[in-house]
Amino acid sequence: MNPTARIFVAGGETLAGAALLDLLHAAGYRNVVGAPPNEPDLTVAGQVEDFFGEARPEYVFLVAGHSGGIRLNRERPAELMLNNLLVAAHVIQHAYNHGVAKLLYLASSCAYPSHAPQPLRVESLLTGPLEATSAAYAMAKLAGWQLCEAYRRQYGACFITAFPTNPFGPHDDFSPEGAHVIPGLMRRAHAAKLRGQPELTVWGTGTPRREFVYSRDLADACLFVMRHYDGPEPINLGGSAELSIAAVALAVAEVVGYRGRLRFDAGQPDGMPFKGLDSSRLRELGWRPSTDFRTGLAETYAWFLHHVVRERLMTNAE
Ligand code: GFB
Repeated sequence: MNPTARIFVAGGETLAGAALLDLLHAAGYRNVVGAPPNEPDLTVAGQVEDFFGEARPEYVFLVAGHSGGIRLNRERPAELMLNNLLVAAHVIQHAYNHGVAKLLYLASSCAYPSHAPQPLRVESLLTGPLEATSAAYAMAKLAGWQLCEAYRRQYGACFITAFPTNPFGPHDDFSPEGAHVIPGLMRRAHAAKLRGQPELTVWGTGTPRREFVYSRDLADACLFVMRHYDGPEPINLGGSAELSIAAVALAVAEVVGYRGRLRFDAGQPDGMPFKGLDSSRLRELGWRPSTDFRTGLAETYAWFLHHVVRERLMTNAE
């Protein structure tokens, strides 16, 4: 992928997309097309077709599609599934129709069967039932993967799929209804600290385990895979930390400076008991995450204070 290559990051406003645009810029790629605010509405076929006809990208990172934490998945499965199906279908179809050389599709670790052997190996995909809380979204991600496979088999397209572990970082969704565990807890711990609340509620029992990847590392892994991997099998993109939700809550409270007690609300769903990826394929290729978990949390909190809290204060001041 030479520095003048025309590159499209579909989903430039997402957590992974924003990190990828920053990385491509820092890596000297000067021909990135369709970056926000010029990204077409990927759910509208005509807009996607026109965009590919005009911009003619050579490489596509397909990281688009609405996503959210366990609450959003339970409350809005139809919206999440439809959005992800439309986005994947339109981008993959028009990427092929307009001669894209290589496309990387970013799926999600919730697409693994909920009780597959750990750590999760790509061979386990489609071998068992999905986690109920995110089955609709997961099915859309599995469909996107299979569509890439189908274009590879029927047309020889170099469309590859990567399954990332739970990402976090700047540009994440910190909203109460959409946030994943780290931004969700970070927002509530910050509010609890300001209010001097004696305890912070953590959803679920705190026992599930998750593997996390910092968004900058995820972007780096995506660029690495685009450059160095074009195998027919999907590839896992693991992170630097795997820990219990109770340990995540303690680490977030420490970074935020919240000193109260943690209360676990077992009335809230735990989701998959364990979600850790086998990333030996990526390691063998020579990639490793470079950001430790605590540094990632601290940078995410700094971004939250600057981009969410400060902006909210300025809006309220107006
Ligand atoms: O991050 P999260 O929403 O996603 O939840 P999943 C992880 C764990 O953290 C669950 C607990 O056991 C939650 O109950 N948790 C504790 C919290 N406090 C909170 C909180 O304040 N907010 C949230 N959100 N969780 C998602 C899938 O599953 O993983 C998505 O639903 C996607 O589709 C994403 O795949 C990567 O890891 O459980």
